[in-house]
Amino acid sequence: MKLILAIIQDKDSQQLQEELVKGNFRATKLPSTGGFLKAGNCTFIIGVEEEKVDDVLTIIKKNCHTRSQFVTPTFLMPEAASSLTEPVEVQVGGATCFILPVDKFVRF
Ligand code: 2BA
Repeated sequence: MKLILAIIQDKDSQQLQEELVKGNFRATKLPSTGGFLKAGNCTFIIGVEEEKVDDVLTIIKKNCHTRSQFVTPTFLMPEAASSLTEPVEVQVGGATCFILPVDKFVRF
């Protein structure tokens, strides 16, 4: 068994949740916050048999979209507030996925 940790944008979370249920995959959704933007995102915990990992990744890829977001450099570098005021564009993924081994899985 593997554990997929997928950090995705809030906007995609409902659609992803629905598609995982349709695909008969079990998942837990946690609210999370990106360290860089300090904005809300979602982390999905998905326990899945090893041979199904790629099926889950396909669903994630299909339902989670990369978007541009503008942040002000003053937010990123408060010390430069006086000289840098133009917003800068960052591309926020899609999804950032970690696939971890699971030593043991039990449900009671
Ligand atoms: P955030 O940390 O808020 O990052 C949002 C986006 O800002 C990132 O998108 C990236 O485009 C940009 N970014 C992040 N750190 C940066 C830096 N030091 N310099 C310049 N630009 C930077 P993604 O890479 O798609 O990441 C989306 C979210 O996924 C992140 O939100 C974070 O919550 C999570 N994440 C990404 N990589 C991670 C990692 N290695 N470990 C844990 N969480 C990660």
